[in-house]
Amino acid sequence: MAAVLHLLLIALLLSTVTGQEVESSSKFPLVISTWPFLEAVRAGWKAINDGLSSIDAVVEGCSACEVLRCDGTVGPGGSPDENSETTIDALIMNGATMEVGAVAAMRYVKDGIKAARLVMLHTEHTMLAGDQASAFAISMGLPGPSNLSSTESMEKWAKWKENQCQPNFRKNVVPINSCGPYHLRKDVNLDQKTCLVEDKIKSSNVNLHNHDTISMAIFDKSGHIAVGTSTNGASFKIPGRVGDGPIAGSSSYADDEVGACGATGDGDIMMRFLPCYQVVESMRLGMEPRIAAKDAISRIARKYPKFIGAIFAVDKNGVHAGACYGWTFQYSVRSPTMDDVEVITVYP
Ligand code: SD4
Repeated sequence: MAAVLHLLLIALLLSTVTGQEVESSSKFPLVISTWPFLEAVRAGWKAINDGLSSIDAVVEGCSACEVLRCDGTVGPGGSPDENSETTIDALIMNGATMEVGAVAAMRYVKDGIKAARLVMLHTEHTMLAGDQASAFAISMGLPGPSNLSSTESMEKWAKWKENQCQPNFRKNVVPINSCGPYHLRKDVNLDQKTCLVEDKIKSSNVNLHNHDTISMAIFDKSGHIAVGTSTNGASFKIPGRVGDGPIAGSSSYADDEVGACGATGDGDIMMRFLPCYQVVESMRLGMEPRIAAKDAISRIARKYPKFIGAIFAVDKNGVHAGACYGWTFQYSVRSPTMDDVEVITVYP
């Protein structure tokens, strides 16, 4: 009797183990990206199946979007600033080690995500910014200095100039209806409350056509996660502006123990809330991805009812969900049970 029980126990254990293996091999690898950036997801999927690490697969995926200039807002050639220049924000994060590399307002170098990986792998820092980020990236072998403007970005900027530099990101300055130089408005009480009220009632300067970012999460076959973000930010931003793209916990975040998150939207507002950090920490405390994503977005919307933004959340078991506010959001997924990338639509 004891021997039979022993055999049964072994059989049970074996089936559990086998069951887990089958389950895990069917859910991973997994690639998730903001928006219908199909080619980026396919590139990430190919890389992870070719045996690259999740970090390198994220670089392959985001680089594909940079080369394709996805929606004009990733890579070079988009989002001209007030001076017509395109600059790049990017971040990469290793969910196994919590290492992060980022570049902010990088000029003259097209390869945002590769520059972010160089910061992570070849410095003790987390983020480099501006001209010095460009100099570092070039010194470490990336092509440059390159002109990041395109015909489209220059035309867009010319039209904006013709339209008296409207809309723009200035506030509490004069002139309000034309181009600068800008000066402080003397009659305005610049205390914190005044600023906040003005922020809340002002419609977002960003919309579906001038504000898309790739944020991507990739799980390798063993469930190790990397995330990355790459964007050229917001059109007509004030030179020097850094968005949420290079901010860990804002544009993306990952912890192998919990899961991952990627964000897109009005980075000037979103970075004040670290929504992806919020999502991962909420999931750590037991919230399912759908609720965690909704909760992170609602925290922002309660304070900034005019903001637009979206996130995807994915837990360590590969269960994913999205949430959005102010626009309809789509995110893309590729898993072993799919024949190709699937696009999921999320309504506000
Ligand atoms: C930014 N969050 O720089 C980025 C842009 C973006 O969807 O996400 N667009 O504000």
